Amino acid sequence: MEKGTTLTRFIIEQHRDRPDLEFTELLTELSLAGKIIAREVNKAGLAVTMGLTGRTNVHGEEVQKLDDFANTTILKTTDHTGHLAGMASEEMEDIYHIPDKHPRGDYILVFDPVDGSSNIDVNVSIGTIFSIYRRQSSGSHATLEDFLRQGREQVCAGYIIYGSSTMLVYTSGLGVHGFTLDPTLGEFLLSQEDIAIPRRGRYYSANESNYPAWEPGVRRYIDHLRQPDAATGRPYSSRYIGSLVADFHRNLLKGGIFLYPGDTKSPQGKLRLIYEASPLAFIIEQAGGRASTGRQPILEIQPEALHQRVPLIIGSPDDVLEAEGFIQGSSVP
Ligand code: AHM
Ligand code: MG
Repeated sequence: MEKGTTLTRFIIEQHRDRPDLEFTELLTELSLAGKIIAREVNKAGLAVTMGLTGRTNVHGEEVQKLDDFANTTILKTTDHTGHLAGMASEEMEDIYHIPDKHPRGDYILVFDPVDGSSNIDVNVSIGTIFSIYRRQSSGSHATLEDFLRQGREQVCAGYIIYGSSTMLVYTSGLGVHGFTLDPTLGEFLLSQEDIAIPRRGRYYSANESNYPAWEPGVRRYIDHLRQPDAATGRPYSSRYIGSLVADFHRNLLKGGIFLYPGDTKSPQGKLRLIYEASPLAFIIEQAGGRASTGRQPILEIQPEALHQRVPLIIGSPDDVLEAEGFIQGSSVP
């Protein structure tokens, strides 16, 4: 489709004649939530939504006011669409049931309202991650089982990145497409259709302060990347923003690998399977990339709990394959 096509038109045309993808209005409302959050983010230090709430969330992390604001904004903009039977968020301990005053539908929505929260107050890119599944239960409310689903069952996943511009990137299994918010129109306009990740990149993204606690295979892989490459004579460059969405977005467009492996203190790493790893894994596979724990594809993990964590290695397919080789012990330099 032509560059500059509005997100709404793009989705309507893509989902036409696809009764399995009948949640157009839900995506439109998510994009509205993205615009509202972007407006708040852009106010930076002026906004009352900056700073801490003084509470900690289910993960024991300090809750920022923007986390709360974004969480409520997404609930409010999507709960009335008639598409949803329930929602779950990184910031809420339990499932959110659709209020009785609204019609309920066949889908469930999961999201991380603000990913990269520690970067909110310092004007570094942050993001929102979301994912949609078709519900399986048939009662009036969604059940926990509706949410504990393998990532392969996702029907849509996406993120909104609040960076030097605001972008929405999504897939509903028909390629990965990027839209840039035109602030003068207040519309997301098509900027990248059918995004394909390069097979190999020149960047790696990992919090290297965890190096001593990583398992030997991960350490050997990072050591390998720091050596000059036979083809270029240069090592890989390190790029770590500390906002998963921002690191992921760069690697998606430029090629590269992001790693948040487990370590001796947290064998399952830090990132959440349902709200972060699975949605991005769906997107990366649609773009020709790869996502795994190092031993198992992310999309094949059966979640056992809503807030389960998972080691995440994601990016260019040849880079992730190579990392898996080191982790599984088949590549020894
Ligand atoms: P958050 O969703 O609470 O912000 O946590 C997730 C973030 C990711 O965006 C980022 O990749 C990671 O945590 C950074 O963690 P660390 O500070 O341990 O490197
Ligand atoms: Mg997050």
